[in-house]
Amino acid sequence: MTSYSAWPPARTLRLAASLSLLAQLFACSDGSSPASPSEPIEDGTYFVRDGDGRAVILRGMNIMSSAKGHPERLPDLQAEDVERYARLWGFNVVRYLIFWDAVEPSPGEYDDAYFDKTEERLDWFADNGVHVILDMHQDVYAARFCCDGAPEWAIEDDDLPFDQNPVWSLNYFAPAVMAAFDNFFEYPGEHSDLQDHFADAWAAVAERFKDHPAVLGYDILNEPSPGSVYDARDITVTLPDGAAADFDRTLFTDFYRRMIASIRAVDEDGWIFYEPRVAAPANGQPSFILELEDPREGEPRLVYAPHLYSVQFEFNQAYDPSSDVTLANWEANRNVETSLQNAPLLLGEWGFDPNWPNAELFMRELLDMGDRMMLGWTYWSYDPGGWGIWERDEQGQFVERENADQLVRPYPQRVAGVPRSFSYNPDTRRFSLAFDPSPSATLPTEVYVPASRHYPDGWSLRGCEEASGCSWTWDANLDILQVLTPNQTARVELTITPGG
Ligand code: 9MR
Repeated sequence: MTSYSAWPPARTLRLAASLSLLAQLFACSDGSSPASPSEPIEDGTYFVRDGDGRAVILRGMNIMSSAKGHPERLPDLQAEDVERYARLWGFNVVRYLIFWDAVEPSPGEYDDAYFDKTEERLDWFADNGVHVILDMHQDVYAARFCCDGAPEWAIEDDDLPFDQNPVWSLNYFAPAVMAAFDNFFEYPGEHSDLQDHFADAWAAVAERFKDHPAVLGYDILNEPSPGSVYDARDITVTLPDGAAADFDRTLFTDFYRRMIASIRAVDEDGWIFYEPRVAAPANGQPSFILELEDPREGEPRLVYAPHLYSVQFEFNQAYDPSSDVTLANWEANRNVETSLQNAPLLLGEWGFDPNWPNAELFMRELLDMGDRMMLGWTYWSYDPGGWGIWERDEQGQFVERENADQLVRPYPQRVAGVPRSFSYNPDTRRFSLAFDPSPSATLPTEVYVPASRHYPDGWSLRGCEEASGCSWTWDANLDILQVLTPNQTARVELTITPGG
């Protein structure tokens, strides 16, 4: 274990200077909306793109579970945590948890104090060049039912019984919780006001934060449950003509269309992230959400943001690669769904206890898959201990855990063109990236290379030859390799290997 208890904030200024670029990256110099299409490539892969048209690969964590039980719904986080997050781990995005019960404690009244405190934290991310996805989090509908999410006044449970199950996620099957979701999703219905309020709450959040330099976009609703049609059997096999599939195609798709319209009415430019229903798709099963369209002018900015949790792995607390098909199913189904949706993919949550047998193998296979699919991800979660990559020592100081070395690895943060593939082999420490450069790109391709962590004896770069017009610079403070490929049309194939 490595101790970083005395992590110096000395680089804050440099970071802030080089990464105050962040604000500009998603805006044009004239302040108009950037021409940043999530432009397709022939094989149907889409990317979030920045204001210079570069493909952005988002990697980071969820911050944080501790906010759920906090009286003000705030994460146990300080400015120096955010600096370390960006610097020590090279993360460029955070999925930041917000809660409907904090946003709208009474019907139609939004809590400015909560918005102010949220903004203070968003500033820390902006100062460190970290993009923020605001995630309207819920678990089991609301705090009343064990967890977090909706305000008390927005619970319509038809007075059905609720007996708390000690396994939090099994509370989704309680009659009262099922009714609460049914009443939320039924639209038009007796309780249509719930969704209307939720749509207005999103509009209020977007209105307040759309111009914040850190805010990349909005994750509409965490792990939505299909209510009374939530069937545990779907977790292993979801039938395309079953009740969950029907929910996806009707009430759920309509819900997303309504929320997208509400956000777009106030923010034309933020990226909107949407998730499949809870559990089954995260376990690799299909989702049946119909194609969603972005009403904004120009290229769509919708991102499909499913989670990945192997129920088998969690249930057995051990990964059995010979029988656990979660990863293979997940990859196959997500490929089908993203080509239907024509949307980039972000794996919004994944995580597990590093002490479970074969956890390291599962993580390796998942990370390889993530690179193969060229997707962004946000690990669950930034909280200390448990599934996290750090903990507190007896003095309460930050101590990194061993799994950090696996999670933190080279990846292309921005690609000035169309990424074709990238991969990293933790055994040989060979990283490779292939892309077709964009002739109009003015800013460099940027690769995060955790030099001291993975290349203590230095590294060398191949594939960037002066003769072909390629040049590169290394920012040792940020661990960022910048590669410029002006006027280059041939495919660029970069490799990084250990040794100077
Ligand atoms: O890891 C979280 C656990 O400690 C909480 O008890 C639980 C209920 O609040 O939530 C867990 O986090 C979940 C997240 O909120 C939603 N996706 C799955 C996460 C891991 O189970």
